[in-house]
Amino acid sequence: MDQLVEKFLSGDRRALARIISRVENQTPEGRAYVRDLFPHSGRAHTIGVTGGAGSGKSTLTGALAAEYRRRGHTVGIVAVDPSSPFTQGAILGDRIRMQDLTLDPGVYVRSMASRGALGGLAPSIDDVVSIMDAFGFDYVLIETVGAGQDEVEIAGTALTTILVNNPGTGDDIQAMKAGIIEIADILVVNKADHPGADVLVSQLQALLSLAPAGSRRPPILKTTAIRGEGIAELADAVAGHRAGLEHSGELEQQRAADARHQVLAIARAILLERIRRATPEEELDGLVRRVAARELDPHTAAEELAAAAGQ
Ligand SMILES: Nc1nc2c(ncn2[C@@H]2O[C@H](COP(=O)(O)OP(=O)(O)OP(=O)(O)O)[C@@H](O)[C@H]2O)c(=O)[nH]1
Ligand SMILES: [Mg+2]
Repeated sequence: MDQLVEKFLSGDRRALARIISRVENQTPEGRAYVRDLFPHSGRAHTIGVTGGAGSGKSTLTGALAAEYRRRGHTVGIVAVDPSSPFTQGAILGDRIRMQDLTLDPGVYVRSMASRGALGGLAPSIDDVVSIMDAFGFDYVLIETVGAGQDEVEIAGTALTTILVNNPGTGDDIQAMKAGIIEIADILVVNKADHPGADVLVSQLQALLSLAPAGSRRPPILKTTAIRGEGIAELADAVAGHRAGLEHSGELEQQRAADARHQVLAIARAILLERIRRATPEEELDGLVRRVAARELDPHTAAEELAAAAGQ
């Protein structure tokens, strides 16, 4: 066995960090690590924390991690594209508590860029989550800034997706109407210390009541993440979500759907990469110019690209 893998499996965090770097860079070596370690994954409860910029995702993620530590669990955190990076201590808005977390051997925090070398979001984040899972963390928390598509993709990676909203912004209700609410397993109204939290809860309830009969109604929770308020209830709601999936038999279905999503995302990235490699940049430019000039339709152009790559 590779020495690094051996160290990884014995719980060496430096081996974890080195393997994640290779996986993140999507090198053939990185893929080999995913292949070897994947059979060790599948035990962690993966939780996506998504929502608008500045809504308190990092603070909430940190507070939730601290709650899991109090309950005796270990936690891996993947922060995707954080504009207020965990590495600079913004995880809790409160540097002292952040230090507690980073010094804690039961917590591992990793920041990463959302776009991998192949230009796709999913493959590399899914892989990093699998690696953390294989390392043996009980929970893997994934923070992503919500911009529509990324939220949908994270919902395919995480077993439980938490959507973070804030009172008084008005953006949230719009986002809900745009369908993002459908990916949420739990709705959180964070910054509940600000005015308007109860109004937002009512608005969200009203919105949920419009959903067709029989559809899922995600619970709505109020949190004040900077003070750790509502966090224990959130951890309970997360556990409740998983228990619900287990009781209804949906857990297996969701795992199958997530695996399907993951395989197709990687296949798409591989095909796109092959096409890009088979097409000289000037040729692509030429095709694109003809489409822009309305001399060629985009379908025919794309077919030409795919044919040139032998697909
Ligand atoms: N008043 C109040 N402020 C909060 C609360 N939670 C977070 N904040 C503050 O909101 C700001 C943004 O918090 P972050 O946790 O960095 O938010 P984020 O969603 O991770 O931000 P990005 O990753 O930059 O999108 C910080 O100044 C936090 O201290 C809360 O419950 N109440
Ligand atoms: Mg953040």
